[in-house]
Amino acid sequence: MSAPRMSAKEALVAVHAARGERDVVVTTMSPARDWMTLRQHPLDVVLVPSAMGHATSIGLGIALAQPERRVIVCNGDGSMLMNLGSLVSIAAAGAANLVVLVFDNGVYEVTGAQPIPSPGAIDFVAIARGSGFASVFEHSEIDRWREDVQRILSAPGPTMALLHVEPVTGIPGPRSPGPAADRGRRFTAAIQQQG
Ligand SMILES: Cc1ncc(C[n+]2csc(CCOP(=O)(O)OP(=O)(O)O)c2C)c(N)n1
Repeated sequence: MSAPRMSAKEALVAVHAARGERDVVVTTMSPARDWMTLRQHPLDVVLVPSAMGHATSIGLGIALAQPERRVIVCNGDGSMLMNLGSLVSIAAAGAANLVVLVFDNGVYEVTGAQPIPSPGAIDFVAIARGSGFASVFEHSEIDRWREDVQRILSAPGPTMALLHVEPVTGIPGPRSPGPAADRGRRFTAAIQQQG
């Protein structure tokens, strides 16, 4: 019997509801696609298009530059595999304000659902613990995730939560929400405006 998985969109909606006004949320891949269907926030960083794997590194950079803010990264499992070393960098930097959510759907969803290497066999929880993350969680049931998300986002960081989610097929990948330079300028202005 395969392991239970929750709806990725519903899991993301719970993150959207729990996010604080001062939080930065970095999204990529299918989480970025679904995030863009929800109410937008000036401190959203939508990494589309993107070099695969860099959401955690960009999240780390923002977390170190803005230590008084929480930074939440919504990453794909394939992208996480492509930059596992960033987990060591995050822990080594002591980025206590960084939360990494890994949306484990077992596939490269946005390019057509090709399986990631060794789907189901990679222990992201052990990898995060072994990298030195302060708090590590694993969820596969939407009701429990909804109940726990606020507590998990507020846990001593750096924090990783592995979310087992259903892959979705047959819908297009995320589309760029506009020129990256313009979005970068708007993001910087929003940070400065909040102070
Ligand atoms: C270095 C690199 N290799 C391959 C790609 C092509 N590519 C773009 S998205 C993607 C799949 C992303 O999968 P995952 O991170 O698991 O997110 P999901 O689509 O499942 O949400 C691939 C293979 C890329 N953009 N960059």
